[in-house]
Amino acid sequence: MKITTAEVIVTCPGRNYVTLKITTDEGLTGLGDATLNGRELAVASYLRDHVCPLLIGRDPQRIEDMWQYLYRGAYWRRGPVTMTAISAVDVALWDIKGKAAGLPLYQLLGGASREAVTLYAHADGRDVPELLDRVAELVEDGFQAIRVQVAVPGLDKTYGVSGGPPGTFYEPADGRIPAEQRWETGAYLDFAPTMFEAVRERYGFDLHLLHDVHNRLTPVEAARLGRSLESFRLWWMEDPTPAEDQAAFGLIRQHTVTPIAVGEVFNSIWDCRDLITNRLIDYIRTSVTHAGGITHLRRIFDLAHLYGVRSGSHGAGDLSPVSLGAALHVDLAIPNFGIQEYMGHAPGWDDVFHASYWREGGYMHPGEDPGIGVTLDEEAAGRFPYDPKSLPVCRLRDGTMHDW
Ligand code: CS2
Ligand code: MG
Repeated sequence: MKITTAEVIVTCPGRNYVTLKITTDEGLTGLGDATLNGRELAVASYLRDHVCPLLIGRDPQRIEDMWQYLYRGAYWRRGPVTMTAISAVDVALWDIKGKAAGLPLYQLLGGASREAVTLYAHADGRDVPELLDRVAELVEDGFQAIRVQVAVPGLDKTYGVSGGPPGTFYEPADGRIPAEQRWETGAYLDFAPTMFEAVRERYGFDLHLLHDVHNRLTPVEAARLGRSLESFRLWWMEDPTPAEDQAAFGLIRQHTVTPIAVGEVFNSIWDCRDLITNRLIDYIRTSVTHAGGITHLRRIFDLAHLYGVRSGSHGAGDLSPVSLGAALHVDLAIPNFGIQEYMGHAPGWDDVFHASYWREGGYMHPGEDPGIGVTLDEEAAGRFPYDPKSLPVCRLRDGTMHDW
């Protein structure tokens, strides 16, 4: 079998997505998500200009060799753009392999290790009452794990809060030029326990609560937050501090038993090795789209398994339906699955993408279609041109650049 074409499809049905489509001489096609929020065209160019020409004529069955070829052969290895491009090729080849075998991808990954994939949904509010209303809607919809985020009084914008009525889809990349948001750590640290107290008072401890700090704290502030939230028994506190400073998590660990999840910005096993092998985190959030595809993600999860760390893959709306489909197959098969983020996608996604995955309450299943089970309507994709958007930036009140 040989690759005959490799095309990059950039489309914007509700938001921007970049998709790689690989076609073989036997008529099989495979899709891979190559979306990097706010940097979509960088990956599209890396693929179109530097990778796709190398794929033509190669055997799509040689997935591992292709991964090594693109990783080692780049010389300039690792990084979000390179690894998102490699991820897209890898996922597309696994999609082809599933289709060639006539099997849903999870069957090629060892078969199902569980009946379905447990999800966590997002709830946010402009104030605590609104947050509680949104949590109620999600509980009614069958979710048992919910990420909670609420506007911090006195801050004009807070990460994870749409600013609209409960249920408004949260899309942070909202302008060509990055929106400038202000942050005040003290106000956040003082208010966060209030939010959890209200949710626990209303829902007790049957509901798993997650929270995304989104890189905003110093290590000792993160330690303080984790300790202040211990009585609320979170499922996890995510990205408490910028993840590249892996050693900082040792300090956090010394002060709190609130579980920690990190990794959505990681793009290789090297980024997470020390966190995992020193048991500094409880969940690794690497995604199939940004961490080297299925081939590399399985290595990360296998390493994590050795140290009692579970998966908690990133699944925000800026990872495409192709990404979600591939993630569900991996989630279904691995032994140390923890939980899968499920935000859904901006209204309009299904004008272009069609998926065999299905959701029942707080669970999802990738479906039984051969391969990943997600298709892309290229004619429809052409009707939604790329719409340049940037993620916000964050500054402290005095204007100092901070982490968004
Ligand atoms: C967030 C992401 O879902 C999450 O955990 O951290 O939504 C993140 O803000 C976006 O993916 C950035 O594009
Ligand atoms: Mg996050």
